[in-house]
Amino acid sequence: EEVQDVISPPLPSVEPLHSHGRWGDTSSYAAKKKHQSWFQLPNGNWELGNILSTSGAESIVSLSDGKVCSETNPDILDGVDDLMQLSYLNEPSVLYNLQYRYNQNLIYTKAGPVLVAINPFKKVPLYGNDYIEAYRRKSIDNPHVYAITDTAIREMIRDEVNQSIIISGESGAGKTETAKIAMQYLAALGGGSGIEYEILKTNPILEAFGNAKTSRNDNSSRFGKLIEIHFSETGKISGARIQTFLLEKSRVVQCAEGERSYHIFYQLCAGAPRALRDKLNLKSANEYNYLRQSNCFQIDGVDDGDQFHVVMEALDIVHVSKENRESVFAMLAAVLWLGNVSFNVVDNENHVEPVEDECNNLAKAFLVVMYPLPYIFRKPGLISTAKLIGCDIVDLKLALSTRKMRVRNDNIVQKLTLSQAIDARDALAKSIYACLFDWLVEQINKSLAVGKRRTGRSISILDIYGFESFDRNSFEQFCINYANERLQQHFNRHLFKLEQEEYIQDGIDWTKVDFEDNQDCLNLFEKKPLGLLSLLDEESTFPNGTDLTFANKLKQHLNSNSSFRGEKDKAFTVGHYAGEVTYDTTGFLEKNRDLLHLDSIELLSSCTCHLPKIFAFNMLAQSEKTVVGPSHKSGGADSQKLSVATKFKSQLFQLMQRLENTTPHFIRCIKPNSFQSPGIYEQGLVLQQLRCCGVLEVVRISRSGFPTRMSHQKFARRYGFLLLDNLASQDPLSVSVAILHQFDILPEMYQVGYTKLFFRTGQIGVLEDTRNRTLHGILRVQSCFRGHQA
Ligand code: AOV
Ligand code: MG
Repeated sequence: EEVQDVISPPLPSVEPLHSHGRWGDTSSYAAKKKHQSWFQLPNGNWELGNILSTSGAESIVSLSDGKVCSETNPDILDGVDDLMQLSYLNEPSVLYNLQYRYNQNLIYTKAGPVLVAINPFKKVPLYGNDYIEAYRRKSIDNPHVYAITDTAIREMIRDEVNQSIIISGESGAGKTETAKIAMQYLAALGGGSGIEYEILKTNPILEAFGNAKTSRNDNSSRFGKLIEIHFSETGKISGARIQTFLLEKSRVVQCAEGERSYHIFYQLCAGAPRALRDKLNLKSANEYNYLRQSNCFQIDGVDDGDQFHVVMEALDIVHVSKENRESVFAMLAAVLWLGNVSFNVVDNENHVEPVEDECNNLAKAFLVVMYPLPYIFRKPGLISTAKLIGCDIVDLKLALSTRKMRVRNDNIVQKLTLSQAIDARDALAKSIYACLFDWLVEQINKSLAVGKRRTGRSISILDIYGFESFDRNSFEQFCINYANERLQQHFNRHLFKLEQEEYIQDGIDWTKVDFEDNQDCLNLFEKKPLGLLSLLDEESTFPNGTDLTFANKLKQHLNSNSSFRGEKDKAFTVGHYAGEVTYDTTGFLEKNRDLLHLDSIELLSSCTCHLPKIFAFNMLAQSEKTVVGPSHKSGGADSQKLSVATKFKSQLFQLMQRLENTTPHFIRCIKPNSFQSPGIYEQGLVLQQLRCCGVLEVVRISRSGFPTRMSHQKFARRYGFLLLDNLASQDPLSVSVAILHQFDILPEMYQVGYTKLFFRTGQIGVLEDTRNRTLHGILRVQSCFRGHQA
């Protein structure tokens, strides 16, 4: 009689919600009445819910705490490998399906065209040559990074269109590892020339110089990376090019308790051989202020000394010459020693001079002999720095403690206060490191350079920092989240376009698919002249602009934008697609201006070391462009340099343009827990990411479209026997239409295409239920019948 109930009129198919991803405990059917059903809550408790309303096969159910749930899936859909197969695409269904798979080490699941990857935080037996071979031969079809990479290769060759693999997800979700797995597959399939080996070796180098331990990830990338891998006509890798985005350079001089600066510093201190140590006057990491301040030197399970040798070997493989390598290490040591430069206040206006640490007079020499202890711990910062960068110690002292200014036609020298001097020192250290990083990437690019005969075929892998929301969010998060907003738009547009194309091909009315985008939020950032970026740049050029005047200006001009909210003090909130983030404007102007004193620039270009070379392509290019920064000169815009935000925005635009010309493949990485531990699946955390990184957005887009598709033949075969009238002899289209009528499926719930039927979410569920029950009924009857016979 259950079957009868469901057939006419269609009754809700409400199933218990299981917290462990298992569906269809049949005992619960006993409790099932017409208007009630048992639900298992996420905390494991069972509760009887009241069915409030039913539309088609979807039901809205209220629980005792006032919460309202929607329908769940039939049990045939246990742990499906594509979330699109869930006929009810609601949050718990997606959540439990992923968990069900995760518990079996099935960390990859498709969400339609998107690959969802859940970080296992342990070795999973899914990689290596055997797997690569199996995916290449297509003898496995489980969702995998290999599978998506394989599709990219095939489409590149078939369509002669460049491809991109776009990896996103929050910090620690597994983006960088996923990018490496994709690169391995490309190297295995496109290898042969040897260049693939070099490409793989760029990973340890970039990670050493651009990754650091943060509170969320022991190996957190602090820069964005796009690696474009080129292929020849025969499908072999012919070269590659790496582009990096906005390295977090503040980390060089400052990082939070328990975090570390860039890995390479610790690797150098721990692993440099004797001769190099002597040459650089290298000490252990805990003797350097920049490394000591956060009170964290080790990473569990990582030997920095060993890692140093891995990096050395990798640098060799990508043809960074011995001479260049030594320069790199000298620059690193210079940065470390610079951090040990301290200042003495020399007058009552708080002006300072750097402490010179060598014993430069007799009195000191005497003191050293008499009281050696304080001198044993002396940090010869100034002298070591000057020696390493190859400049006169007097010039270095001046650059760190004075500022040359031009007032009318006179040059005047202004002494710096303690905090100004510290800023000047840190700015110098940050600049050296950031330029070194860019320069190194260029060296690698030279080595990987694509031959002259470009085929125009490439696969790009994008591994960019994910959306970040901390207790305190600063300029770095502002830029990172803006980048993610742009990427999200790319994601939405593309998936929406794909949907439309399929509808058009099958001749159905696609205008019924509504679609919301994040254009409002992007406008908030990009609109001229009244957008966040323009206002930031404008304020950065005002000599009297401060973080507070900036914050006030935002409140004055942007309050009408629905994605913006002014907060008290210097803060403001942006409604991102992934949630609200409140930014504290402290330091925004300074970080956006990113000025290096002229004195420091002059110093760097006069050094006898490698620095002038390193700076040549970086600094000079900048100083010729336009600026943001309190212009000390009369109106001359050409003496100014681009603001960080403007540069970042134009980099992003270029990136988007490049991506627009590729066929994208999306991978969304999910972090299952915040302990970086295997086996723990925190539902709340996963759900929040599913919402943020747009997996549920895909699901939502699909919900507003017609995500379930079935050919007329398949539909007729599967459900035809449920028809009351015998129409078996008819063509599949007529059978299908008859089924739709018999089950009173509302016209707005489906579309009939040339080859397929398209259904709204949940529509197939009711048919599937009926089919199952009918089949069970038939089986029961048959077994009864057999029983009688026996
Ligand atoms: P992220 O790139 O997404 O964070 P990672 O790729 O660095 O995250 O992953 C963090 C850690 O998770 C790695 O160091 C591994 O220990 C582990 N992990 C990730 N994926 C796998 C996998 N497939 N198999 C085994 N372990 C894995 V950030 O760059 O912080 O946004 O900025
Ligand atoms: Mg990373």
